Amino acid sequence: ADHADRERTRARIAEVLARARRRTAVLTDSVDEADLVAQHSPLMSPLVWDLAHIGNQEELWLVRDVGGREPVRSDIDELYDAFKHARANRPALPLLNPEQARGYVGTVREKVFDVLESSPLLGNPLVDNGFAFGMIAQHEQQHDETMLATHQLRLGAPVLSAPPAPSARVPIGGEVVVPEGEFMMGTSADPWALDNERPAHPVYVEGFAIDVAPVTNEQYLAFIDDGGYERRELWSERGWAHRQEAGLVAPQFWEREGNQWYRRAFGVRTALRPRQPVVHVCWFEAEAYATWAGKRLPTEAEWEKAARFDPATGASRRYPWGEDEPSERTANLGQRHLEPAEVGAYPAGASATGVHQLIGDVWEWCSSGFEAYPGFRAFPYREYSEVFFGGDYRILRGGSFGTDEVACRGTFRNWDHPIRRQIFAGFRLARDLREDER
Ligand code: AVJ
Ligand code: FE
Repeated sequence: ADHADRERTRARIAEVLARARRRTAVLTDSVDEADLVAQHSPLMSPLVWDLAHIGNQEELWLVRDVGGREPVRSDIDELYDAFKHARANRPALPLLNPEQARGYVGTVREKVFDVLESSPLLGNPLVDNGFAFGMIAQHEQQHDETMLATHQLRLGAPVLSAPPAPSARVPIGGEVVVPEGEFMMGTSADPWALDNERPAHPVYVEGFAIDVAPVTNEQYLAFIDDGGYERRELWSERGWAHRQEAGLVAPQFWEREGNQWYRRAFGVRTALRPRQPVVHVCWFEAEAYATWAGKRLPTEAEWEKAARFDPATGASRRYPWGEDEPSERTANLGQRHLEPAEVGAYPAGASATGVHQLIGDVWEWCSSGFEAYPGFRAFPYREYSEVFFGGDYRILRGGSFGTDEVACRGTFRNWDHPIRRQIFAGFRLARDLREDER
C-alpha cells in the first residue's frame, strides 16, 4: 500500500507539473518577443522575467536541493531573486532573452523529471509526500496567475480566449448565519499546504452573518450611482486619501459610455454582466462599499469557518463542498474562463453552512492582516511567508478564475497591499449578529 501510495503521488506530481507548464506556455507563447520583454505596468515584471524565475526556483529547490545535482545556471540566481530587484527595475536587468529563457526552463524540467523518477518521496520534510514538488507546482501556478494579470494590463489585440463563464443555475442572495463556537482553522494534515496554512489550531468565532454570494457588478453599480466614490463619510482616512490620490471612480478596467458601463478584459470590451462578482477593486473600495451597505468585510477566521466548518460533524472540510478535488461542477478555477461566473453558477460548490462560490471566481478581501498562526514554523524558506507577517497587507481567500486548483483550497492564504487592484480580487460582506439573532 505504501508503494502504491508513493507511485500515485509520483503520477500526481508529474501531472500537476505538466499542467502548470502547459499554462505557462499559453501565457508566454501567445505574445511576440517585444511583448515578452516589455513592461506592461510598473507593478508587473516582464513576462520573460516570470518565465525564467519559474525555472530558477525549480532549479534551486528540485534540481539542486532535492536532487543534489549540479547547478544548471548558477550565474543567474541573483537576477531572478524577487528580493534583489523591485518589479519596476527588472526590465533593465541583463535577463535571459525569450529563447534562452524557454531553453532554460526546459532543461531544468528535464532534470526535474529525472529527480522525480529516483526520489523515494520520503526521508526528510522537503520530499515527504512530494512536498517540494507540490510547492514548485504551486509556485509556477502563482506566477501564471501573476502573468495572467500582466496580460490583463497589456494593451493591444487580444491573444487569450476562453468560453464565457457559466450563468446562474440557481437564484441565490442574502446571507446565512454561522453559529458561534470553535472550529479548526488551518491544517497540519494537507501534505502540500504551505507553511503559513499550518498548523491546524482551534479558533473561537462569535456568531456572524455572511453573504451567500460575493458582491456583484450590479450591486457595486448601485454604490457608484449612490455617490459611493464621492461620499467622504463612507471611506476610512487612508481609504479616502488613496481614493483621492489615485482618482478612483470605478473598479479598474470599467469604462463608461453614456449610461452604459463596459468592462475591458484581456483586450475585449463587453457590457458589464450584472450578476458577475465585481473584480479589480482594492481593499479600500471594498471597505467603503461595506460601510455603504451597513456591513463589513469578514475576518479571515470567519471566511474560513464559513468555507470549511461542517456543523453536522464539527469538523473542518478541505473545500466548502467536502474533500473531493475541485471540478467544473464545483468551482471556476484554472483559467478555464477569463472571467468570474455569475453568482448561483456553482450550487454543487456551496459550503455546509450554505455559502456559495467561496472557491474560484474572485479572490475575496478579508478584514484581517497577514499574521502567523500560533505554532507557525517557516518552511522551507522564510521568504515565502514569514518576512511578510505584520506588513501592510490584507488577506485574500478562495482563489479566482485565474487560480489553479493545486494552489487553492479552504486553508490557502494569499495577501496583498490594500491599494492593489490589478489582481483578480472582489469581496463578500459579513456582519455581527443582532441581539435577537443570537
Ligand atoms: C502569495 C501570491 C503573494 O506572488 O507574490 C510567488 C506567491 N511567492 N513567488 C506572490 C509567491 C514567491 C506570492 N503571493
Ligand atoms: Fe516567485
